[in-house]
Amino acid sequence: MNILKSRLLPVAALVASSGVCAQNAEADRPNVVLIYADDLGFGDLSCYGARNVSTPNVDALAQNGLRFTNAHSVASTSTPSRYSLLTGEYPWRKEGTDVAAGNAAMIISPEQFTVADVFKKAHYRTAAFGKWHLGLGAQTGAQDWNGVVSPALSDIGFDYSYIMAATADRVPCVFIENGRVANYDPSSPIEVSYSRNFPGEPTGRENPELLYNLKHSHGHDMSIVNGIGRIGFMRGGGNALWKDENIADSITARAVDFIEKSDDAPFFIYFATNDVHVPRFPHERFRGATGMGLRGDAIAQFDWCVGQVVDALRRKGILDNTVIILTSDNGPVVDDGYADSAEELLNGHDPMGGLRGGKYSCFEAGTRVPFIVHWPERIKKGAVKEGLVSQIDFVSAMAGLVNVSLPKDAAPDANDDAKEYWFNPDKGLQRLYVVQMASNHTLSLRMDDWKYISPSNGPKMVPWGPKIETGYLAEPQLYRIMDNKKQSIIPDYSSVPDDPCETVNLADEYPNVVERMNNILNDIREKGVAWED
Ligand code: NG6
Ligand code: CA
Repeated sequence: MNILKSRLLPVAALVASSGVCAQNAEADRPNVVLIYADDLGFGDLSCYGARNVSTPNVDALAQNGLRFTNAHSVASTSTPSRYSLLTGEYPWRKEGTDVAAGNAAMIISPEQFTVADVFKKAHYRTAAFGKWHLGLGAQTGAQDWNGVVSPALSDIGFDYSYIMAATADRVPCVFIENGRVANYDPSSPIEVSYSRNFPGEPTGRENPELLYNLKHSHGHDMSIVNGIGRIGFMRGGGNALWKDENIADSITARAVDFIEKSDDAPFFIYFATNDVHVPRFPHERFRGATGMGLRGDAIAQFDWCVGQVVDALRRKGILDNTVIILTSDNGPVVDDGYADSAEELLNGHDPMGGLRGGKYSCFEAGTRVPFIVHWPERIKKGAVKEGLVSQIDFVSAMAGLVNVSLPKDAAPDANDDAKEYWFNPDKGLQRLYVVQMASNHTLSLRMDDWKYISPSNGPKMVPWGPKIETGYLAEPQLYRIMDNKKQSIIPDYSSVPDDPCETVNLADEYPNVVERMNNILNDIREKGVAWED
């Protein structure tokens, strides 16, 4: 493990003032709710400057908590980000962590120590709701969707789970509750394949007339469920099949129920929304909420879910001693495969919040995401923090929060002192660096006032449809992104202007910075850190 993992920030980096309240015994066992949005961009919330959409429930969390402006998911797609968040291990250290099919085997093995295990060790009750996308069962393609799917979330620390196996655009389109299909319909057994269709079943490609809810713009032309084409083939499901317009309601109702019934032990909730991933198909009561069509309305629906969870905590009298962390698994995409008019209806809204790139990309919008921590008992109102933060530290931050020591080898890439910069705005600590992984596994390094993107072969634009710059280039890239720190480990060139939008590649001008950052990145990649200044 590296010695120098975080550092003091100058006071100026704390934009607003903040304070830490007196501790009490109960506050040592706060409830924790992680609200994990899907594809929600740095610019998609009104507290991050969004236009044309208002997110009052999220904004209230920011106004009464701590809002980060330099927080990152580990990767610019879902499965690798989620893997790292739950285990504290970088995704490139484990095979099979790329975007998973709906019939992928469980990616996290039961032997691994997860964030849910942290909470079990502290005698919490644990639950997961919504998007999973980390595989289920022992063998890819061999799950028994008509019986018990095992291993499942109970094998990695969750007492209760009500999840979608993968994403809403991938089959099987059913919820799985504690390893069994919820609302299972014995009259309509479920079969799933990612290689061939089932005889006689319609597909989006061959039967576009059956796509009565949404048509695809690219991909998503295999099985049709609820008038929407999907990735992969399935047959059966009957009454168990979800209706996309009810997904947010279903997961929210279960999470609220879990909160309401939580009388004795403290709890950890992993609340992973489908919003605002495709297919965006919010409930009709959100239709027209924003004038931005389905994507904007899905943001409004997300905000409503947040409000429901907060209200349930408040009704129960436990809001003040609940830590709510709200963030996203990767950056935004506008057209991600369905003809939902998201692009045409933006009307000046910028999901990327002014950053370059987006989902799948090496550029900042790929992984820089909203990140809000709300904990009235300890964190006073309205602080904004610029320091670097990464979801790779979730396991260690939680272990620190609830005073659990991690077993040797657990969360190998997480920083031990993350708790200090996630929950303690006055302490002035931040992460020393952040590593970002793009969808082709290109790694980038944010450190000091620089961003380095390692050379890689790949197309300039995402090739299958979304209009997003990948950031891939055969040459090294070096951009100036100031982060207002006092000291510098890599050479400092204070006169170089800030370039937060990564427009001018300075690699040729500052070869020694490139070399230093490349060496540091290689150390992190190969040795699991281990360099000292
Ligand atoms: C892509 C899908 C996209 C989305 C993404 C994963 C097509 C054409 N595109 O392959 O719609 O599902 O995978 O998104 O199939 S993620 O947020 O779960 O990583
Ligand atoms: Ca995602």
